[in-house]
Amino acid sequence: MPLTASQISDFNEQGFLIVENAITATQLAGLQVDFKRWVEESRQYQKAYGEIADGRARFDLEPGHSQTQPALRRVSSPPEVSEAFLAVMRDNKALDALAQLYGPNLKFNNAKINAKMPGAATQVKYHQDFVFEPHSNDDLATVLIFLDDVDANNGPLEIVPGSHKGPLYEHWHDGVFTGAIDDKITQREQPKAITCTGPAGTACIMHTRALHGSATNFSNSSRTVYIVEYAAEDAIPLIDNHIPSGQEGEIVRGVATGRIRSSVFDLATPEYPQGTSFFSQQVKHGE
Ligand SMILES: O=C(O)CCC(=O)C(=O)O
Repeated sequence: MPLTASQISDFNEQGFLIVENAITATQLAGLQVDFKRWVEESRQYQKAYGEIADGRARFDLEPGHSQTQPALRRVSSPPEVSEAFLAVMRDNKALDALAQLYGPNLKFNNAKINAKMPGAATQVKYHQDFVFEPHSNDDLATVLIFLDDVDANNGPLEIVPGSHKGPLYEHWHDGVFTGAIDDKITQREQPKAITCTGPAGTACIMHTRALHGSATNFSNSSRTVYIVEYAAEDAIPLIDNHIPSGQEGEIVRGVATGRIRSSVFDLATPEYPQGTSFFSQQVKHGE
């Protein structure tokens, strides 16, 4: 179903949009089966393993992960290793919605899974995605597709409405790229945030400049989200993709125009991550 005028205006004003039933029940089951298999496999490893295009590990483990209590927290570029994740990246209702918001021409930028197992300490500090992946313009969006039911207690995404229209904040502090905004700004902005919750199969489309983070999972249920980033086809990357893959730049809606569109902004070049995921960059903050 096409978006209504009010949904389009909500996205433009708030910087995010919830899409119910963004994938079919069959697609959802396919994602869940593959993710469950990866969790089972992770039991045999003590440290991050697998490899993505730049040589970093594909599968990242939470500190405290063990054979009996597996805590797989990140899978980078899952479409490279799963037909189910590849098919959903190429076709889902959130992508249709995005074609209306930014379209008609869209390309794939990168993908990952963030998982918070019950009891996992992982939290995501407040940040803006665009500073990790500046493009010639900011028609980029992060789509989070829920593999589990997400509620207020299992570490839902928190977004500050309207923040995509505000400044791009500094993510370097005392010479360290922390991948997070200053604590004082978080304290000021976090109380305004809304949480994105819903049953498995829901998706949240978030503008790349929106300020967001997420808390620890305080519940007994896991919170697994498949995060796919898309860009307008004429948004050209200014630096290397921090989650490179064989699908990078693939046209997922419309056509390749070969054009470059630019907008004006000013930001510090981010640091390319050394570790498996940006969680390790964020951990440096405050140490
Ligand atoms: O997993 C989450 O809750 C947030 C993910 C996120 O902020 C990101 O990947 O940019």
